[in-house]
Amino acid sequence: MPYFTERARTYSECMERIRSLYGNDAKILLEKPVRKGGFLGMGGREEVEMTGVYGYARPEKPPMPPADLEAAKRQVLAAAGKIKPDASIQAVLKEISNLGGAVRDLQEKLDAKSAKALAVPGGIDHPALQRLEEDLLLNEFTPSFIKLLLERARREFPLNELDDYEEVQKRVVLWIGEKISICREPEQPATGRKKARVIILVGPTGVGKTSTIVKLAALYGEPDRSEGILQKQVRLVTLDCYRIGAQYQMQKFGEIMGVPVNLVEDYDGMKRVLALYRQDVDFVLLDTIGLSPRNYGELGEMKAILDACPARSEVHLCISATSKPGDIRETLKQFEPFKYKSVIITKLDETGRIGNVISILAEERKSVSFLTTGQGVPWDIERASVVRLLINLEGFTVDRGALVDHFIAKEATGD
Ligand SMILES: Nc1nc2c(ncn2[C@@H]2O[C@H](COP(=O)(O)OP(=O)(O)OP(=O)(O)O)[C@@H](O)[C@H]2O)c(=O)[nH]1
Ligand SMILES: [Mg+2]
Repeated sequence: MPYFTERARTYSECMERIRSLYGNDAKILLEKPVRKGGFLGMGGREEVEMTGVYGYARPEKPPMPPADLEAAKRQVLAAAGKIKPDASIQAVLKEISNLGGAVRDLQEKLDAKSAKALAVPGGIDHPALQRLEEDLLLNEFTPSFIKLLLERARREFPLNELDDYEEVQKRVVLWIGEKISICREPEQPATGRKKARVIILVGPTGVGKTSTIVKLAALYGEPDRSEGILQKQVRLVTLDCYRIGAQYQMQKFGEIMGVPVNLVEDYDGMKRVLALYRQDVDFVLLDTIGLSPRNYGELGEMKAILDACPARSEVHLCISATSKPGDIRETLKQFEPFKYKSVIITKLDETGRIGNVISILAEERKSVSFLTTGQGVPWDIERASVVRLLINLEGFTVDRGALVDHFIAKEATGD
């Protein structure tokens, strides 16, 4: 894309010159005051210098305003209609400022989301950055996460590099990957008597806790290839004792995999089961009751039972990839008392747009341990990996080889 740099004595002279030379579509990317003439910084006169691009085609479709913006617009127009024909602009503005609720709320939303979060200093962005923003929005990254990426892009890409969008987006995908934190398996003592690893899954209703705990039983149990028998000693424990269907579901899975299942109802029951499994067991995998993050009472009761588990227990919070950003934030916060060490992203197969999960986990500094990718029990589970999360970003051309080179070493060392 061709660039220009022009100078004139005033802002309007400079704009006029640019319009006459490069047309009305010319975009100003940078403007700064410069001093012309003089000697050793003295004398001379101030001029304005503008750098920009021309021959840039406007995006074909302006983004559709959200439905509530339309409603607000109608309200504004209705208010304006009530004003006498000779009313001054100030009177119209006063009337609008009295509109109250809807418009103010909308303004706040716009400020918080797109307008304020994505605003460009100077008001105009390079076409490559506009496209980048569109691609990030398509993947449902949060406005604050997009803002950080765009700011970094403005800082780090010189103008000439912005012309190569392919390269720009490849670098940005790496930046996104750097924000993803992967939770490593804890080091196990090489010698001495090994204690059973206690792994607990918590999370909201229906996210896939029970399916995932069974998938983990197979993964950690290391099934023997020829006979399908688990080589490690695994035990399943469930707190979901009240729903008949839930007990049946767990017992069926246990039967199929040859893993004993225990039902636990209270703190003492949990202590007894753990004492029983203190020796000769490699893994105790604990499924919990699905609770709404707003059900404070039951969350507290469940926490009281889980307090019987040893401090070294590894708690994972299950979050569905299809959840809305607000729900993800609330879940991360409300399950905080369970001291989860990482997050399992479930139902990754149900959506390609996981920008919201990536953004929020990065913002809240939470790491990811596993990904579940379907209803197939026990196969549809993978250890979390940055490459796996980046590979399906929509609208981005992802170079898998480069991602593997960049992130595999990092993942192997757990940096
Ligand atoms: N598509 C898809 N479906 C999944 C996945 N994991 C679980 N499910 C489905 O989600 C539904 C709920 O799964 P469960 O494992 O019972 O979820 P839960 O969190 O234990 O549910 P509650 O105990 O009721 O809170 C079932 O239909 C599962 O087959 C996944 O990775 N992808
Ligand atoms: Mg369940």
